[in-house]
Amino acid sequence: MTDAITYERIGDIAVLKAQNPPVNALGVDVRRGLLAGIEQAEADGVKAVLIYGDGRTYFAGADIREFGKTPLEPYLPDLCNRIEASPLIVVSAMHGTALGGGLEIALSSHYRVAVPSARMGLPEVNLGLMPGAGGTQRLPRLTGVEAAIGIITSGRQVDATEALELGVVDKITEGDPREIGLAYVKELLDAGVVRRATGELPLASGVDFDAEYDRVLKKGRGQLSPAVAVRGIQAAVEADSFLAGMKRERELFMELMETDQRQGLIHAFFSERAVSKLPELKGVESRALNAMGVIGGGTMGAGIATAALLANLPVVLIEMTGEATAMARGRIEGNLEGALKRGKISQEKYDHLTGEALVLSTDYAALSDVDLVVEAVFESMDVKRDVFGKLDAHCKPGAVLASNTSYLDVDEIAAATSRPQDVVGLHFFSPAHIMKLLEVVVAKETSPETLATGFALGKLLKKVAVRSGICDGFIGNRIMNAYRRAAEYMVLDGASPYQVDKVVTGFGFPMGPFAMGDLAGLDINWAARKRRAPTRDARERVPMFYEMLCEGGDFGQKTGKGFYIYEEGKRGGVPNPAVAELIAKDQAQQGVTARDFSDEEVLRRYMCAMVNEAAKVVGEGIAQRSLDVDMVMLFGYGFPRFFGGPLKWADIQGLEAVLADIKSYARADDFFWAPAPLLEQLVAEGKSFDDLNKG
Ligand code: 3H9
Repeated sequence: MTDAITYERIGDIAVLKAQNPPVNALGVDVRRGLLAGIEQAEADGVKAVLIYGDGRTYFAGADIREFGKTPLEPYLPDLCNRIEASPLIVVSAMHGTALGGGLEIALSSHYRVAVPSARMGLPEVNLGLMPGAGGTQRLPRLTGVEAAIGIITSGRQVDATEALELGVVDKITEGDPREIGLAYVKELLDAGVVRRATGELPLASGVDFDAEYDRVLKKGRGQLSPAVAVRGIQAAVEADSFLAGMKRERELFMELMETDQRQGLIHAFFSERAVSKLPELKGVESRALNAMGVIGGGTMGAGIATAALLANLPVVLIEMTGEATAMARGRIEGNLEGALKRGKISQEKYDHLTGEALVLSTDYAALSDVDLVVEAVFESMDVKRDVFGKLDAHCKPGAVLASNTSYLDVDEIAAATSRPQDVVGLHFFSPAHIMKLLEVVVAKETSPETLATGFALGKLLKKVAVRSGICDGFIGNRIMNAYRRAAEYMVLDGASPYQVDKVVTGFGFPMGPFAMGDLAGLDINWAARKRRAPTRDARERVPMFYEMLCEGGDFGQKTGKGFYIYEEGKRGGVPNPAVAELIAKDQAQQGVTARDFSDEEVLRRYMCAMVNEAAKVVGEGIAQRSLDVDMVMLFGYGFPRFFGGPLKWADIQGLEAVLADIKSYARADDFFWAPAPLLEQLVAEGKSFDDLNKG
C-alpha cells in the first residue's frame, strides 16, 4: 500500500480509500496503492472491494502533471483491466467529480453507486487527449455508441441522474461515499450478485464513424482530440476483441500525447488557474462585495450590470436622464430575458433581478451604500474625470472606484479623486455578461486591497481576471492593434482581406481581423486612429484604405457594408467589391507594387506580429508573466485554446525561428518589426516564454 491509498478490512469487504488531495488525481502512488490493495484483498480472501475517495471527490482523473514525463508503472489502462479482472466483486462509490481516468476506474469496477450531487465525465479531449484507460471501450458498452460519442467528444460532465438513466451508475443514494458504498456492497453480497465486467458486455453500432469523425473535426475548428476519440470508439465496435480495442485506444492516446495541441491545451488548463494567483496578493484580504454601482447604461454598462445581477450582486445604475435610465433598464431586461429563455435563470429569479435587485437613478447619492462602482461612460478623459469627481463625493469610504476604460490612463482618472488608492481599471469585454475576460488594470497608487477586490469581483462574476499595467490598450488591445496592423500591411502589399480572414479562421480563430472590424464597427477603430495620428512616429507605414472605407460611411455590420456586404436575414457577409478598388487606389498613392502572399506567409506574419508585441508587453512589465498574455488572448480575443495562447504557440514553434522571421520582415520595415528585446534575450539565453511563468 502507499500513503495515497489506505486498506481496511471490514468483515468480507476490503475498503480502499484514496487520499491524494485536492482532487485524488491518479498519480503513480495512487495507482500503486490501488494495485496493491486489490492484490491484498484477493490474498485476504474477502468477497468484495469498495473503492472511494476521501475529501471532496472520487478520482478527478489521471495526474495531468505527469503527462510529457516518462510514464511509471502500473499504467492506468493495465490497472483498470486488473481491477475488472478481479474475481472479487469490486464496487466504486462516487462523489464530487469522477472524471477521466477516475471514471475509467469506476467503469472497470463491477458496480457503481453515486451520491445525487456526483458528476462524471471523460473530459480528456479538453486537454488535447482522449480517454486512454478504457473509457472509449467501456463507456459505449454501457450507454450505447451514440451517447458515448456525445459524452466523450464534448468532454461534458453528466450528473448522477443522467448517469443512472444511461447505465453509467447502478444506484444513487444520499450520504457519504463510505457509508453508501458499504451499504451497497452489503446489499449486493446479500443478493448474491455475480462479478459483472463492463468489458465483457456486447456492443452493437449503426454509426457511420467516418461521417462522425468529419463532423466532430469541423465542429472543433481543427481541434484534433475529439475527432481522434471517435476512432477510439470505432475500435470498441470493430476490433476483434476487447483487448485489441484497448490496444488501439492506447495507440491513439499516445499519438495525441505527442501533439502540440496537447501541450497547448494543458498549458491553458494550468494557466487558467494560475492567472489569478498573484504573488503580490498573498495574504491580502479583498474588501466586502455586497452591492455594486454602474455608471452608464449603454451596451457596456448594461452588460456589466447584467453580469453582476446574474452573480446575485444587487446593482445601482446611474444614467444622466430619465429617458436614458429607461433605455438602460430595457437593455438589462433584454439581456436577462436571454438568460431566462436559455434556462439559465427561472422566472422567479428574473423577476427578482429586474425588481428589487436593480435600482436605476439619475442621482449619484443612490450610490452611498455600494462597495464597488464600475464607470462605463463615453471614452473621454474629461467625462471620466468628471464622473470620478462625483464618485469621490458620494461613495462611502473604502468603496472601490473602477473605470472600464479600454485605453485611457487610469492614473490620470484616479487623480480626479482624493482616494487614488481605491481606484483601479476593470476592463470588461463586450458583451460583458458573456465574455469571460476581465483585465484588472493597476494604477500607480492602487492599493493591494483594491486590486484584490478587483480579482474577487472577477471570481464572483466567473470571469478570468488578468492583471495588467498601464499602457495604450492595456494587454489585449495593444497586442490586437499590432496584429491588425500586420494584417493591413499585408493587404497594402497585395494580400486580400479575405485571404487574411480565411487564413486566420483556418488557424482556429472564430473570425479574421477584417470580419471582426466589421462586427465591432470600423468607426471605433477609425476614431482611435485619428486620436493617435498627431503623435504617430514618422517612420510608421500608414495604410489608408481603412480610412477611405470609413470616409464613405461604411462602418461594417451596423451600416450593412464594410469589408463585407451584409444582407438582411443572411448570416455573415460577402466580400465588398468596392474594397479592392480602395486598396488599389491606396497602393497607387503610396507607390506600392502588389505581390502575392502564400497562406503560410500570411499566418506567419500575423502570428509573429502578435508574439513580438506580446513579448514587449511582458518585457515592459505590463503583463507580469507570459501566461497572463496567453489568457488575455484566449478569453478576450478568440485565440484557439488548442495552441495555448500566442506565447505558448511561439515556444512550440521555437523562439529562434520566430525571431529569425521577425528579423527578416524587419529588412523591409524595421520600425514595425523591431524585435522585442525580451524575445532576443530569451533566444540568446536559450530560454522559453514558459520559463518566465516558473519564476
Ligand atoms: C486522464 O484522466 C487521462 C486518462 O484517460 C488516461 C491516462 C492514461 N491532475 O480546478 P481546481 C489541480 S486526463 C493534477 O482549481 P475545482 C488543479 O490544478 C485527466 N492536478 O478545483 C488545482 O491545483 P492548484 C482528466 C489536478 O474544484 C487543484 O487541483 N481529468 C487535476 O474548481 C484544484 O483544481 C480532468 O481533465 C488533475 N487531473 O475543480 C479533470 N485536476 O490548487 C481536470 C485538478 O495548484 N480537473 N488538479 O491550482 C478539473 O476539471 C477540475 O480541477 C475539477 C475540480 C472539476 C476536478
